[in-house]
Amino acid sequence: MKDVTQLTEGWSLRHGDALLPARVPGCVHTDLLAAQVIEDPFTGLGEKEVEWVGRRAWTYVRRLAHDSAHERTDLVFDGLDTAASLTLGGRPLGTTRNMHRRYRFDVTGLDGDLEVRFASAYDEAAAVRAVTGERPNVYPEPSQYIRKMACNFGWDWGPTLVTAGIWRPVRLEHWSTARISRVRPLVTVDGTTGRVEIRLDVERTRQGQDRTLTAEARVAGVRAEAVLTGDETVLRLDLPDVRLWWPRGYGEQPLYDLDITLGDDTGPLDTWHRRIGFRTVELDRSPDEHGTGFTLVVNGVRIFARGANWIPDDAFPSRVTPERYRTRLTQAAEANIDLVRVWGGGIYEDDAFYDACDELGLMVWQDFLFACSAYPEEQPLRGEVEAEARDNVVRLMPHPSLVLWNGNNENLWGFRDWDWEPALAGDSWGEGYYLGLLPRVVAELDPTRPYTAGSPWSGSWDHHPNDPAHGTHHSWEVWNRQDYAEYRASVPRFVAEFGWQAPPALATLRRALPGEELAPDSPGMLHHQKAEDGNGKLNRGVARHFPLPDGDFDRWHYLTQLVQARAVAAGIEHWRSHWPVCAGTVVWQLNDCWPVTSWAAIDGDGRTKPLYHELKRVYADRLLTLQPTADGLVLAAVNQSAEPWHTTVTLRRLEADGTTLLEGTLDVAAAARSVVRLAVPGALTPDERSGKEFLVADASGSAGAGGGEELRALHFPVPDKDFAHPAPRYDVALEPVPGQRDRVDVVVSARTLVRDLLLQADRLGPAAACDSGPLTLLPGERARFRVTGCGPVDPQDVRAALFCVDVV
Ligand code: BMA
Repeated sequence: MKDVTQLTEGWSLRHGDALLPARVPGCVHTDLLAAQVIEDPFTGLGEKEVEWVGRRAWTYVRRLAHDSAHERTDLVFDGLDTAASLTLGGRPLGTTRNMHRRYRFDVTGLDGDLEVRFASAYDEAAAVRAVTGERPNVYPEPSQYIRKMACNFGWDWGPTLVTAGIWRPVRLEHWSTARISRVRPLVTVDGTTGRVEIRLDVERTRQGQDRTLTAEARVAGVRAEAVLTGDETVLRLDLPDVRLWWPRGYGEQPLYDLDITLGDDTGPLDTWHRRIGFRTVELDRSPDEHGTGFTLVVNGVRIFARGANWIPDDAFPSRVTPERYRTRLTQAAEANIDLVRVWGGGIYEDDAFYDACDELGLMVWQDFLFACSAYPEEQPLRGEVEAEARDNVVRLMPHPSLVLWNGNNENLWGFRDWDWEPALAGDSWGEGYYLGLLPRVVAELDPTRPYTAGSPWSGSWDHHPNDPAHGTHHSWEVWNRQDYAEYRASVPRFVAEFGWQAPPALATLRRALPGEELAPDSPGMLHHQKAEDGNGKLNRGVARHFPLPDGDFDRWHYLTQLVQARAVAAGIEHWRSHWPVCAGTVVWQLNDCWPVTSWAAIDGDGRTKPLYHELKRVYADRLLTLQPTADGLVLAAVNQSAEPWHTTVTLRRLEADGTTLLEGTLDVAAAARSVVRLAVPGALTPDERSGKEFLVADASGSAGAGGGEELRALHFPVPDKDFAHPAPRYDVALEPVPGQRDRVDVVVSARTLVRDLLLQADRLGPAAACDSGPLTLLPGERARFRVTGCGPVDPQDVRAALFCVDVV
């Protein structure tokens, strides 16, 4: 039987004449940090101080003594970052130049000092560029010449920290006769029968060449067997009455153990195990009267995808543990997100990521790793791209959560719109990957899954790649140049990216910028803001609605976070109300990789921004929203649940002081997974010239499963700065929860209209969190904020942690 030794311990990093203790998996930066050679590049301006690290070559060493009775010993790396040459006992083992591949070296009979020498990624990229020639890139860095996480070279939310190291596990595998070298389970459903077709490849030792091998596969008590005289076989299993895997909100996520054993007449030689799930997935790209659709269909059910874009959760991805993946993805699920897009400037994530998605029912859209630049298609890159695609398609295809492969991020768009064409002058730029190589690899290895060539992509060159009427669309004009109300100007078929920036939580800023007197343009704040004119866009976004606070950092922080939440909510409410023409929104972005002002809903320390709580509301199965349109105000009831939704909506046209001008009702009957749009009667529509009228819509007592929830929609026809807000007044009461020292309920009673009242829990303690985002209260209404992780709190501190719109 194969025998595996993990090589986690015993590594050193050579630094000058010193040998520093090294962590594997890890990277140079984290080793230098642990040895106190550098300071934390995530704090202050520290990133600048460590620029030299990425410019140098680095060597990892370890003594390798092994003694095995087996015929073969392989040294297996799950990830090397990136350009390395390896020697063992002074003998060359080989070279690598791709962070995204696994590598295996035959080290049978060898031992001594194992050395892994990494060249600077800059030197490797320069050497490749000398062969392929220059290509355009959105960023002034050479990410397109090296198969390495692109955002490692810096992004508009990420630091430039160019790593090197053994970033994923490494081990010795001792084996005799034969081992399982590749398993491709093709999992489908036919009626009520689950079908698994397993394509199995083996590798034999020299001694094992002529041996007869047996392979056995088992799922839930069903077995299949095959005899191998060559190096490959197919095993087929049928499971009657199989339980289907569903995205969250549509059903359960049953997972089945798939076990494979390879053996010969001496007994088992090797085993393989994964959990699989039974579901079908299609991507409906049919033309219709609106253009070309882009709708995911799982188990025959058409889905509006409630998505978020995922970036590497740490600028040093080797630090992301399975527990951290689980925490972050659970946060996503709790925000009613049902799809995460693994963005192409990052990595193919660890299996722990996809395991968590399988269990949580989060659909995964996986980009191939190309982002925002033109990529040469010549050697040595072409071979690397193919090898990497094959490796990762096979690694990830057992996961039922994986529903879509995507060729690249923004490169088809970039070619068309970003002046690449003249600069390229006929050179290759990656099109051959996205429209040729990658779809071929997917069709060959993983034919049960859909592939799309890019995001955005209209489906062909007949339409502009970012045409909202065809396929996927990235909506960036609004954040870059307009008010968030402009999201309502179009109904794309699928919004794969759109977003709005905001700074992280205050506690995150205080930790990342120790000693800094915080101001929007203080040195650390500016350093931790990487977007082009980021603060300008933030400020203009605020100024369209509020007087821009001058010299009041706390108010600026509150308002920028509030506008972020409102902006993204405005987009999602509008686009969801146009289902099924629009079939998904993937907000940019769920998470961060360090403490930074960015589009993220969850900041670099894992704290949630108000946007996170708004996502929970606007991505809930049922959403009530008031939509201003050219034909007047529309009440839209979005019902993504499996049950019909019948409710009576009370509409109240109110004045700022709480006076009711007119009240009326609308009956809503929304079938399962559908949207109803109803015109708001003219008499109930607030007069925008008054500057003090607004509309409240309350749905109550919803019939059917999950019914009973009270949902509210609000519509203020003028920007806050033009609205006759009363001076906000409210009472605050603290209700300790008996027996729970670390929790307090903050009950706020409004005496006036109180708009977007937010409790910034992290002001009560770095570990404190609140269950709610901004809430608007009418005079006389009460709200309860649940705070956990806070310890005993002082009522004064709670008051100081409460913010609301205050533009009298
Ligand atoms: C999108 C992404 C990223 C970028 C984001 C914000 O285009 O694909 O490249 O971080 O915009 O600018």
